[in-house]
Amino acid sequence: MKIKKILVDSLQEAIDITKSTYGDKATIMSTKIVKAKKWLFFSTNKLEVTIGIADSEDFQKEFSKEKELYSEIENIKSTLKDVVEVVKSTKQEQKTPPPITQVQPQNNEDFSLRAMNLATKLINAGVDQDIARKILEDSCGFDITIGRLDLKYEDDYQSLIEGLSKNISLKAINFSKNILSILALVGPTGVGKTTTIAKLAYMYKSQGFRTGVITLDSYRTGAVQQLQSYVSLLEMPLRVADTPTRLRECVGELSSLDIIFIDTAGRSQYDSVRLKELKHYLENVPSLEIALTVSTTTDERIILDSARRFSELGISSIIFTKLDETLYPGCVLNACIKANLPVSFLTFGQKVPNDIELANYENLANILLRGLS
Ligand SMILES: Nc1nc2c(ncn2[C@@H]2O[C@H](COP(=O)(O)OP(=O)(O)OP(=O)(O)O)[C@@H](O)[C@H]2O)c(=O)[nH]1
Ligand SMILES: [Mg+2]
Repeated sequence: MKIKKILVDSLQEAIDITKSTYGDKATIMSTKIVKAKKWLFFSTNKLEVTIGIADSEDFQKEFSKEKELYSEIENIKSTLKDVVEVVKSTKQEQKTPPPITQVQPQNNEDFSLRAMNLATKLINAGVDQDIARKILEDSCGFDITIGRLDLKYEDDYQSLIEGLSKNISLKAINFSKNILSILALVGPTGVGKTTTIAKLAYMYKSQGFRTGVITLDSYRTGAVQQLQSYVSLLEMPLRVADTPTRLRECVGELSSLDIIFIDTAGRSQYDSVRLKELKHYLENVPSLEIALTVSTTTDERIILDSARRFSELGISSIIFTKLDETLYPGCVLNACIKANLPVSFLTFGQKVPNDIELANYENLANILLRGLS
């Protein structure tokens, strides 16, 4: 680069001279005010301007540098454009959150803390882990703000009801007035069949149904007297049938009623001879529903064995008793799901007639969450 100095009267003059003499190759590098020569007695101020003039090599170098810079800027611009496009499309996707059912949790990290607390309660109540997980999934929805499955409602109770309703079948035994219905309770010994029959007989009688009871348990000492004591209080007919033929006769005698409850002698689920005998009693009874009665204080494997063995009688629901005595009501859910049977009634104590309820999702949720009261 060559350096030139010029004396001018103003900066504008310096620019004009630089441009006209050297074109684009020159730039003004600095300026300073200097005293010019005296003319007669007067001295004048001038502007000394330093000009840098690039030789052609320098110019080429500068030019190619500038070109590189420009192409780099163009690259940055197009990258920025791509980034802006990506940001725009992500924003659009976020406007439509994924539907709740699409989310399939693979591990516990997919659930919120309060959902995990509910799972813990279910497992502590004896619900099998995989069943608890399934119920939990159905009690939850995907919360996009926390990116996890969270309970659908504010409280455990409402959310659990939702989960139960998707997994557990209820058997609403619909009795009609003026149409005879017959309900027989079968099951292992001592589970509460006779007590439950007394509770049911009272429950439906107080709703205006005409009810009666037949017992097949004629050989256990005191069995008939036990039932007699309840039935006489309720002022309803009681018959004792000691043979299949006598059972059919008794049904005929009580056929003008709305509901007949049949109490059976407790049978071990492993006593196939006695089970066959019971089957023989019940097989030709018209309009018959059979409910397996099991105690929730029994080992769950025994409950499932009972469901399997008694299934040859044609059971259509399970009654769970003694829920007041168990810390693990989760067996109700496990048994219903594994035996693929609906639950019809739940009993909570020895008191006749009070301690019985038709099973529903509300009382099931209560039992599972509150435990023993
Ligand atoms: N804690 C509690 N005890 C119950 C319940 N239901 C029945 N029991 C008691 O269980 C015992 C047996 O009841 P039963 O009704 O005689 O049982 P069962 O199935 O008829 O017995 P078997 O006829 O001998 O097979 C009695 O002491 C009842 O009071 C219940 O829901 N909770
Ligand atoms: Mg009995």
